[in-house]
Amino acid sequence: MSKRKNPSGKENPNHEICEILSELAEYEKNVSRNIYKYNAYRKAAMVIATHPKKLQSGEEAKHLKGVGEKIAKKIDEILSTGKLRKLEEIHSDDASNAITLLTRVSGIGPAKARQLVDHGIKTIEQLKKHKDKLNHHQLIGLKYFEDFEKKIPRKEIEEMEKIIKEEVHKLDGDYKITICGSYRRGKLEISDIDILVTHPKYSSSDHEHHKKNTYLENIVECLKKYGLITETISLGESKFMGACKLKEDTPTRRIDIRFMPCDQYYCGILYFTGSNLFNQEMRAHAHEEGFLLNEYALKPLGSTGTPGEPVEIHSEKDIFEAINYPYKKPEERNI
Ligand code: DGI
Ligand code: CA
Ligand code: CA
Repeated sequence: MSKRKNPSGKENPNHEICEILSELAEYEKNVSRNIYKYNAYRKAAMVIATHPKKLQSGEEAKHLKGVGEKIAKKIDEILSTGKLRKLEEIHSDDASNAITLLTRVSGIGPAKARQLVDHGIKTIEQLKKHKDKLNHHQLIGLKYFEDFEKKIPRKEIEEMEKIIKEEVHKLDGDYKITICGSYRRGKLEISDIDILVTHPKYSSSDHEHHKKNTYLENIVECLKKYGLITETISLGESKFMGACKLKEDTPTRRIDIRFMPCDQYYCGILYFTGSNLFNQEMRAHAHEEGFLLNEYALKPLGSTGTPGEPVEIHSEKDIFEAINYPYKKPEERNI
C-alpha cells in the first residue's frame, strides 16, 4: 500500500488515507499487538484503495465494507487537516519507533522487539552489540538486515525458478515445484521466495503413518551444493527456512520451502499464494457454505460442526467450485 496505485495497478485517489490506515495497522500489529484492530485497519485500507473516486467525507467512506464510525472520524480528520494526530503521536514515541524498527529484522516478532526495547536496545547498531540475546533465526535476520529489506525483481526469481527446477529434477523428475506468495500473484517486486514442493510418492496417509521422508532435505542439500542456498534458518520434514543468493552481485534473499503430501498440494498452493486477506475471506466463505478450508484440506462440516473426510482435490479450481466461490486467478487475489 506504499504506492500511489491500488492493488489492480490503477491510480489511487485516496492514497494518503490508505497510507495512514496502513501505518496504523502496522502499529496495532507490532506495538499494541491488537490483531483485531490490525485487521480492521488493513481491511479498511484495502477497500478504500480499490475505491475509484476521491472520498469527500468519512460519512461517504462509511458506505464501504469495513469502514465504521471510528475510521470514518479519522478520515474526516485527515481530509480536513491533511494529517492524523494519533499517528503524529505514534511517530514521536521513541519506544514505538524502536519496536517498529526491530520487528523489521527477520525472526524478531512484536513480543521479542518489546523485550529488547525494555532492555534499552533501540537501534540496529545496539542490537549488533547484544547478539547474545538473539536466536539463530534472528542472528541471520540481523546479518542480512539490509539485504532482506531489498525488494526482489521478478526477473531474479524467474532465474532462480529455472535453476531450482532443473537441479531438483536432476535429483528426481517427479518432484512438483510451484513458487507461490506474491510472486505467483504477479507482483513486480517481491519480498521473499515461497516455494511449495510435492512428490507423487508421498501422500497424507504416509504422513499420518509417520513415515520418515527426506524429500525436502534432499532438495535443500542439492541447492546448497549448487550454491543457491547459502544459509539454513531451520529445516524439518515439511518446512525449510533459509537464505539464498543467485549471483555475486545480487543480495542475499529469504527463502521458504514447504514440502506437502501430494493429495494436499492444491490446498497448499492456494494457501501459500495468498494474499493473507484473500485467504481469510475465502475461508470465511467456505465456512458459510459448510466447509472447513485450511492449508491442508477442504472438509465438509457435519450438522454438529465436526469436519468430515477431505474432499478430493485435483486443482485449485476444484476448491473454488466445491465451495461455490467464483474462481480468481492468482493475479486477482491481491487484496
Ligand atoms: O507477501 P506474501 O508473499 O503474500 O506473504 P508471505 O511471504 O508472508 O507468505 C506467503 C503466503 O503464505 C501468504 O500470502 C499467505 C500465507 N501465509 C504466510 N504466513 C501466514 C500466512 N497466512 C496466514 N493466515 N498467516 C500467516 O502467518
Ligand atoms: Ca512472500
Ligand atoms: Ca514467506
